[in-house]
Amino acid sequence: MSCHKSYITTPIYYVNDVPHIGHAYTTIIADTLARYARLINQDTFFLTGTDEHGQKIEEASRKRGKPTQEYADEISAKFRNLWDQFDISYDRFIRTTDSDHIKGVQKAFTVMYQNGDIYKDKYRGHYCISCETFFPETQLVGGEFCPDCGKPTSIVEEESYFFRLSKYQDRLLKWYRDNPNSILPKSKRNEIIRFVEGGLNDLSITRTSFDWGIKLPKEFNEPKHVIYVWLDALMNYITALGYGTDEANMDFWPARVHLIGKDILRFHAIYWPAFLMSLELPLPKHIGAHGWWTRNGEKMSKSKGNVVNPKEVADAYGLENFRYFMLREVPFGGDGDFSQRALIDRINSDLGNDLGNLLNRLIGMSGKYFNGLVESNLIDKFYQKELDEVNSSISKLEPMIFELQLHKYLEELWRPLTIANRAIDRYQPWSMIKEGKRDEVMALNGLIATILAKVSLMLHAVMPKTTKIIANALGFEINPKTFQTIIREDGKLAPFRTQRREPLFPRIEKELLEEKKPEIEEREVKEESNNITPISIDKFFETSLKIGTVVDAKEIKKSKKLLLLQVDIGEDRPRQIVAGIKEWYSVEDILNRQVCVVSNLKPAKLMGFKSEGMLLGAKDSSGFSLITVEKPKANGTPIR
Ligand code: ME8
Repeated sequence: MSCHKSYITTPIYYVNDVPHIGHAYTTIIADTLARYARLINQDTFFLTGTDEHGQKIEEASRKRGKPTQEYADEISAKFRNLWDQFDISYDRFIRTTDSDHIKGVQKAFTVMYQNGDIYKDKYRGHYCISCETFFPETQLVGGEFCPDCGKPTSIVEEESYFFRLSKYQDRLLKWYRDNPNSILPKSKRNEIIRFVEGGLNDLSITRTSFDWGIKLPKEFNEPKHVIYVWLDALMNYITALGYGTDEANMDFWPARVHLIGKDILRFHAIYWPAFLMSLELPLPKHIGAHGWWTRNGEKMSKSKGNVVNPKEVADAYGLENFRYFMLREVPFGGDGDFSQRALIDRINSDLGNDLGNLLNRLIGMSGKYFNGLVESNLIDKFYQKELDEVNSSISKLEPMIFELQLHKYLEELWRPLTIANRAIDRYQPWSMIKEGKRDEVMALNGLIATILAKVSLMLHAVMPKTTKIIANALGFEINPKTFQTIIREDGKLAPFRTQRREPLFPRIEKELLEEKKPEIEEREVKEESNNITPISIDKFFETSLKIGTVVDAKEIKKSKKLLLLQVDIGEDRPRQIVAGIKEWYSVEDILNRQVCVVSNLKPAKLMGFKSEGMLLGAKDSSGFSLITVEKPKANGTPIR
């Protein structure tokens, strides 16, 4: 291998949400790469962690009524615990609230400033809190909504320090062009090139509108400014190695691969290399952007109650089966759909039939014919062709893993299993044994054992424990040494004896998890976040809202709550609306008031009266208030 150090990272996850299948996916890919790198004896450092600063986190903690640090501690621990339960082999779990990270970011800020890349100016622009990003007006949807997440942006004007991103446009383009594998998959690289060719604006890298962030270094004497959360967050990749503090681990830099989801590619493929250029540090070897997971074809969201909880899935189906499924199911970069059916099919077919069953067949045949003994010394004499085919498949694998072609890797890795299963069907050891061809049968068992050994070594990074069980059944241990001898040097397995054992992948007949309806807790979250669940602008305008004037009002005698109103919304006759406002508004209060009317609701009957619309209002613990207009408006004026 040309590269002896492997530094592998995941994004650091925001602590405004608990971990879900998407986070698990990124982390599992990264864990697989790190385990593979260690198995081939590379000096490996695997980093994950949490991203804890910024307005979004400050708001999330306020919503839950907790001090921000306490809230961040709590959610960060949820990520860390899950990764521990998932046996994620990280070398460091960084938190952006760690003191060495904070020092490192301040140091980077100073160096970039000294290198002439930071200046102070005024900023006015549309800011999306959810994405923690400014967008130019031309990119907004409907003049207001964020082009990435669809949520409303707000106008922010503040004094800000800027990073000279524009200065790096040409160097970035040169880097993408000179390094075809810098951004994977390659289609994503082309997207980035087109974007950068379109021109880069300088980047606002400090904020004064809130407090929850890293302060500028003292020398700047700017107590109001905190460092932009993306500058803070991206720096984690070097501060984790000690940049700006104890630099002992900096020799792991540059990263071999930054694994991320496609949602955050621009930050990683444009800002990050530009920051590194400014810091005069080498650039990462690969930035790998994977696709999006949906559930049964739908986007996952808390409000839909369809978020896949990775812990539940792993508990029900087995952690390693889940790992295999995720990596095998989708081509890297493509979107993937989680369904229990697809997972069950992978377990029963790939793992059960192809892999588990092969081990069982070996145990069965060796037990029956040779009292459990398996020897590999005669393989070349009878099955050289099969062995060559197997070795040719295995030799194709390694480049695939570091180009992140994990689904192809696993597909190719299954070819040796097919070769083994086919050889049994073709040579029919049960007939050979009757013909007295004991050597041939022993050699065939040796071939199967060798294939299983090679496959378990190459599958180890994906399914660490399962493959150790297989190796144990074949009388060897998985470690860098056996990897070297059995994979690289095509060494033979020492003779061993098989024993009967429980099947590794018991067949699963039906779905093990109930498809959940949103539960109370999820419903609460839904209510809380209703105003921030993104919908398209078109969807919003499906509701026809109009200004109207209450031209007549009566009490409905038998009802404590309802008033019967006639509301003029500019049509040829007023609409009759039954409104549940009697507790807060009398007939006199409401008469001649201008109100906001939902005018395209299906008519309903309440206490025997037809109602042809609804008034907008807001209710909290102090009571109910109608929404009215600040200045009089003509009846029928649409509300937008
Ligand atoms: O973006 N499918 O953090 P984040 C696949 N803090 N992957 C998904 C996913 C889905 N449905 N949802 C999330 C941030 N992910 C920043 C990163 S890095 C310097 C700062 C994964 O908590 C995917 O890897 O929003 C995505 O990039 C990441 O979670 C975003 O996590």
